Amino acid sequence: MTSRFGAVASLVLVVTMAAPSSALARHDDGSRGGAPLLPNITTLQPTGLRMDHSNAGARLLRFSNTIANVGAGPIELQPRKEDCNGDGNPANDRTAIQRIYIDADGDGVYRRSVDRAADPRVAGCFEFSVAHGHWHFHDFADYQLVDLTSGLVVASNDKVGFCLSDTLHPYPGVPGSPRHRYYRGCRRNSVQGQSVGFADIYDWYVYGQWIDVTGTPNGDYCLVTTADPANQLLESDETDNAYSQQIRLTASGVVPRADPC
Ligand SMILES: [Ca+2]
Ligand SMILES: [Ca+2]
Ligand SMILES: [Ca+2]
Ligand SMILES: [Ca+2]
Repeated sequence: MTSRFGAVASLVLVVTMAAPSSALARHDDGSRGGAPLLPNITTLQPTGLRMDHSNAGARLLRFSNTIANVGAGPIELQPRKEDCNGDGNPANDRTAIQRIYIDADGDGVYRRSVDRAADPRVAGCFEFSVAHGHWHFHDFADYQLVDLTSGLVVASNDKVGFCLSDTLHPYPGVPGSPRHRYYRGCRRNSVQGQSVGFADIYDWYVYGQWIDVTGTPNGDYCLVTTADPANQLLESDETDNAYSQQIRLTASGVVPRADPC
């Protein structure tokens, strides 16, 4: 005879045994299971530091910024046609869908021909950049100048947009890094991204590659360059996205310093 408590115990057992299969969500190809191959975004040391002056008289600290993917899977962003920023105009933006690839063969390494299923998630917005003449993923980086003594941000350039693409290949030894560039489009309907081991550089001469330091006193500061500052993108390590570089602003320009911030 089954007691009341025995029946409850059986029910719990059934629920417990049923949980694993029902907990496996379907991927975009209908398959289930497999571990996610997450990207890992990191910022490399800024280069090409220099001081510039705009026609309007602003003092601009310029530099080249490089963002790399050292994770197990690519950063991949797919545009979806809709009014992402809610301004009523569906033509000036796209929703950016991050695709997290699944390790179908369980080897921990991403191979495009094998690991085809993905989990899509809404990550942010693409917007057309009039200054650059192409489409950007909004808010992919920010640049801050920090006072060494107080730790306060004295000047910044927030919400810097990027067209994510395979520009440089600084880490070809990362497992799964392809030999050739894959992501290279910056059009309205381009799938943007960074392959494993690849990086994207925005050079110092590109419009917007600066911090406006008009009125900032000369002296020593920490230049902090951060990728994915609003954490729009899912990745394997959220703690290594910033690079800190001590610099000195002088009457004649800017000098990188060897001392840590
Ligand atoms: Ca990271
Ligand atoms: Ca819009
Ligand atoms: Ca694999
Ligand atoms: Ca992130």
